[in-house]
Amino acid sequence: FGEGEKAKVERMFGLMDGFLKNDPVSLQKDILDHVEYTVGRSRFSFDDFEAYQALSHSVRDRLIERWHDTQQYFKRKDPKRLYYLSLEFLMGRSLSNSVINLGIKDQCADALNQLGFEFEVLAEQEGDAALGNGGLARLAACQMDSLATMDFPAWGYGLRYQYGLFRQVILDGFQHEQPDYWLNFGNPWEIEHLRISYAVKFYGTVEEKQLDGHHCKVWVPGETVEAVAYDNPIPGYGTRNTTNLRLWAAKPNGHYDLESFDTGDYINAVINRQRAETISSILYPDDRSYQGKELRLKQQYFFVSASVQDIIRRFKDSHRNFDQFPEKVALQLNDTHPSLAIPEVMRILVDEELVNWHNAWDIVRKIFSFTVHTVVPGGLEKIPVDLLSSLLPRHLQIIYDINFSFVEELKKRFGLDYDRLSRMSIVEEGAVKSIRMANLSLVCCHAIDGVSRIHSDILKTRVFKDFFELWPQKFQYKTNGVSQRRWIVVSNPGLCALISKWLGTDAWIRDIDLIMGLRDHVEDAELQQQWKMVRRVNKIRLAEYIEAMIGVKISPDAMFDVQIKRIHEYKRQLLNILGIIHRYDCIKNMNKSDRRNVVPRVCIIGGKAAPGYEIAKKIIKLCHAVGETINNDPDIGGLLKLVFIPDYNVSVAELVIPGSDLSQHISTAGHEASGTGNMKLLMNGCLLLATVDGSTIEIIEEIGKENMFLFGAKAHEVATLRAKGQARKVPLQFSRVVRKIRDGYFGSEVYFKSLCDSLEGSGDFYLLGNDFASYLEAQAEADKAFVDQERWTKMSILCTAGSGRFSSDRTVGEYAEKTWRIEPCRCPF
Ligand code: GPW
Repeated sequence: FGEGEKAKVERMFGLMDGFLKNDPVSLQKDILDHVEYTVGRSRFSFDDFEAYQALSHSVRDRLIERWHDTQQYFKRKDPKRLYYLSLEFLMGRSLSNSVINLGIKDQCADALNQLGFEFEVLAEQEGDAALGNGGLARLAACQMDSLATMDFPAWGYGLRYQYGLFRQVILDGFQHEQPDYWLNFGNPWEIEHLRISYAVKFYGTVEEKQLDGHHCKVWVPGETVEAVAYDNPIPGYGTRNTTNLRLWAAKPNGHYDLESFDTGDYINAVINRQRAETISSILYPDDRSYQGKELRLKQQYFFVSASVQDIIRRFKDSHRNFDQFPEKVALQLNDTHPSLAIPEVMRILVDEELVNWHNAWDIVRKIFSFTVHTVVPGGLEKIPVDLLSSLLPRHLQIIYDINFSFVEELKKRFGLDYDRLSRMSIVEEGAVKSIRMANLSLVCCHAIDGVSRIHSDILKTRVFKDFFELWPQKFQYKTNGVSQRRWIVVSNPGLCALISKWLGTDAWIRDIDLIMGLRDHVEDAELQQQWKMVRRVNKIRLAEYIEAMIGVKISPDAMFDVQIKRIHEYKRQLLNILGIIHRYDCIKNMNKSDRRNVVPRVCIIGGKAAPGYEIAKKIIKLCHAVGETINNDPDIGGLLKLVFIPDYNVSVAELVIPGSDLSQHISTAGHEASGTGNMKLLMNGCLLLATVDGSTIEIIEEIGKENMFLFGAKAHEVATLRAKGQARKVPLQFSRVVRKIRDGYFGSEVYFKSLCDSLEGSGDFYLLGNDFASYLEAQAEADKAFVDQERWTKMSILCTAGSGRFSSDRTVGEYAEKTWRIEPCRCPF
């Protein structure tokens, strides 16, 4: 800035003590104004939902102020920025999170009380923003929260789906999917920017042209769609910084092709254009399986192209050429879903900005990094070449060119090792020629991160072994983390207050390492007592919810044993259910006096199955069938219950997690890349019953195996066990339990046959039979520990105390330092 310019900016900021005030009286006035002028209701008569809307708009106004200040400050300072590209973000609700991060929750509650409303009741009015499937998407949300709180100059980019993840409705024990039209009631948390939009091209041909003496490739598209920006402010906690999650919606492009209207079919021409909107209409509900669908590919390119155009435009606002691009921009790819950003940056730089190929390639290799979230090679995306060549002809050329140089480099390094070359090539030859998106990312990114230590080891030694040999320095890992703001402060206020009280400070909310201090008080009977009380209140709240939702009465004295996550064979919800059947059997066979020693349990399972995933759907039905039998058996009474919580999502998680005693993370070892649910439960003082897999391995290091219940085959044993096939020893109890299902004890014997088949004979790929005995032992250990409530409470405190390493603040800090090389940029106002 020149001197005059500087004076102007300062004058502007000087005028800014017109900021909205946060005292209850000012808030009340704002809320009433929004009731009247935004919601359009009388300020003398409005209901809970209208009050929620008005309150949200008042909070939104405050977010916008901070958002502007932050963006203006970033612009002035021009720090290196991080752009986090993800096809999925599971933000959940925003109201509580916003008022807490803004530090105005109490004032809001006061303001509402005087108007005759209750904050907690209004917060329940909000629906979830469920623009994602599971762990990968919620991870993105937690990382956005950490980025903002830690003052990093970072933006998220994604898609504004009109329909988020389907609503799960259970009828007669079967899952049914219903559309989640979450925008039906408006969304006060986004700011629509109709004038921030970019044209995104599809189809067509590539032509060669001379332009300003340059030989150029010009892509002549067959279809153009407009991407419109919707900004979702992300407030940091304990800072004025408020960053942005920019989501793109598809709209028909404003440039009219007269010919299509000249044919006289005006109505159809308009209708056809309107179809553009389908690109951002729906989230694909199958996590980790890419089926070569054209719409999915369109979605990926649509959001990536708009984001890259936006990033380049912002850079050009304050830079004359691209020399400094790598010092100012880092792009993070959340799995390979956004990896078309790589050829898109190449295309824009080379074809539109006329940067020569070598310089453009140099830039690309410095700015991109990506995170892998799976270990299963089958989970890696491949795009059929036919599809790509029709949809994005220019990108296919670019990918071929990148691959050509890469293969040349490989030949120089390894000679004509054709096996290796064909394994590593970005292009897969075969029945269906396709592009391997992971290989493209591996070649073009400077860093490839796994999501836990064991995951990274598996990537290096198995999945990407060849690439590790070529570029060992590219391979890193950053163990996942979750935000303590969302998962303790927002969702467990009782525990939050207790932690602050005993630590003598609430600084742990920004500086999670302090939470370790709880260890100093673990022997204190007073803390133990208060800890138990807080947890009990949470259990009562959960019990009330369960009774209201599914009509099953449960006692807060029982152990609440939960497994909440997407339904997948490798996550082994089936192992849990088989264990419950076994427990039921045991109780039935006991005499009265033995029954007195049984620890009462409430088993809670929740999660969605991908609509086309037959086995997962059968597991849901089995859970209901078994629950039906057990819950209605008067002989069992309160000793055992099995409930399935329908429509598991972020806000249901916020209710279940604080009220859980024991949580199961029981994937077949070597299959869960990380897992993040375990971290959320750990933070909330819930004990874990787990296999030695994913991030659990690192949790063991923090809290000690004496504070957990571990079981099952280790990752390095799995291959050998599988190879043994039918020679594997399977305990008698296992066969007995499977037989019960086969014999129709829970009904639907024909329907469950394939489930049983998957567990017996040469099946049982996920080794349920093998792990069953040690699973039951771990469960018995948990029972034993629960009987001694003092011991249990101490373990619970130690779980929370040892959870610090699993904050997304730590994860994001590592990425910032090692991968993105960005620095905090804190807005001073
Ligand atoms: F297949 N994860 C997910 F790797 O939730 F892409 N959806 C997905 O599509 C994939 C992974 C993908 C999960 C992992 O299963 C989980 O282990 C991990 O904690 C989480 O991503 C975040 O890294």
